[in-house]
Amino acid sequence: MKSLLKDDPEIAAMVDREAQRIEDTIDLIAAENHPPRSILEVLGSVLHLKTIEGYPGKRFHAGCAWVDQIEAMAISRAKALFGAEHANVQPLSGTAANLAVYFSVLRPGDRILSMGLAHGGHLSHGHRASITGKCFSFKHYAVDSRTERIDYGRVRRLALDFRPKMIVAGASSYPRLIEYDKMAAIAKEVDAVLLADMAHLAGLVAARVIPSPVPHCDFVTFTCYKTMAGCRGGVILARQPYARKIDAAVFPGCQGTSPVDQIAAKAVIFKMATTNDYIHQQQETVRNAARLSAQLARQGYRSVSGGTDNHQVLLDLTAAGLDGATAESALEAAGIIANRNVIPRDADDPGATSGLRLGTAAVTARGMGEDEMARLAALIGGVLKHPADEKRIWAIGAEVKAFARQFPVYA
Ligand code: DSN
Repeated sequence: MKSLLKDDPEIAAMVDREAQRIEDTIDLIAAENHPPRSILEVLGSVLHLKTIEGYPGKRFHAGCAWVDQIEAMAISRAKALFGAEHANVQPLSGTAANLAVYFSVLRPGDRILSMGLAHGGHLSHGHRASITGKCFSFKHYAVDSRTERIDYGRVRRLALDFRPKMIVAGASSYPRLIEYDKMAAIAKEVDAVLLADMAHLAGLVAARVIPSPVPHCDFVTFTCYKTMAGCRGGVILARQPYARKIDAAVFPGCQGTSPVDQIAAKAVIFKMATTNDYIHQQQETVRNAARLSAQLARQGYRSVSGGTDNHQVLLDLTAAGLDGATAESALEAAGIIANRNVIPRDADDPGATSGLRLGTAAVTARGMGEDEMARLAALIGGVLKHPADEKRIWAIGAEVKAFARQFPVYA
């Protein structure tokens, strides 16, 4: 970064500090990962400069010879990787992808049935604070209060009563598999289209570690920076009859030009996702989540739903007498980075955040396995048992730093 150092030493120093933070801490944010260096290289390339309104071969600006090829490759690789009939690789984010899907086939005010935020859903699934909730009429389904899993009978009854035009199957904090075939049957019965938001799961689906929603859904959205281990930005997969509507809803419907460096990074990770190394990493990510959940259970920390089938562990901290925010900041002070999260029991208590969401994609990317999950659980337990004990947290922090440095990310 010689030029940046010369032009803006303050920002250059912050970039260096962030790089060091990544090496010295342990990232358990379920929505983050440590992508391959090639992703960072393409994101820092001249591709960032090109303005590309429109689609390959149908642009509104000249000079698109190479970037048209890049976008066409990203599209064909996405379709091949996920077995999809159509792909749009331009959405700027997962929320942008979901918004474009809603607007592709619905009119403002139309009814959508989706999972509630506290039960695992996402803001872009119609939360009142999101533009999605302001534009469409959402009803939310919950998880069963005993199993903390989706109750498909209840979803069906809600659908029959609410008569949505679209059903959303997808979550940002749900550690169990979603039975897309059951959601598709419900959608068919009420004549609704089905969207699966697999933002968190895309890498696991690409590696065929968990079942794919693609055969069952009219639309599938995802982001590329979580388990996918690529870059920022979203993707929409769709059945062919919706191809034109989806493309029009993304551009010009919801956004203008799209960053070509990101589109290229998406293409790179779609290629890498077919390699044995990538597939192994995704398998190990799921194993590590199960190991972490089991080790934390031995220390008295309950996972919502009793365990996990994917990369997430959602801890219920109520029995420990802790709230998610206290846990998050105590862990951060010790160099363990995770995020507080609402859990099903918070649904009736506005403002409560009783959970802590952990994800194993990033630690797996840096080579951690079974032994390290046991050690991590012990470190997490050590912090959570004494969140206000600064001396103890400082000592655990020193141990975390040394532990993290044994597994370099980019250093
Ligand atoms: N979707 C948000 C999350 O799950 O944390 C951000 O990616």
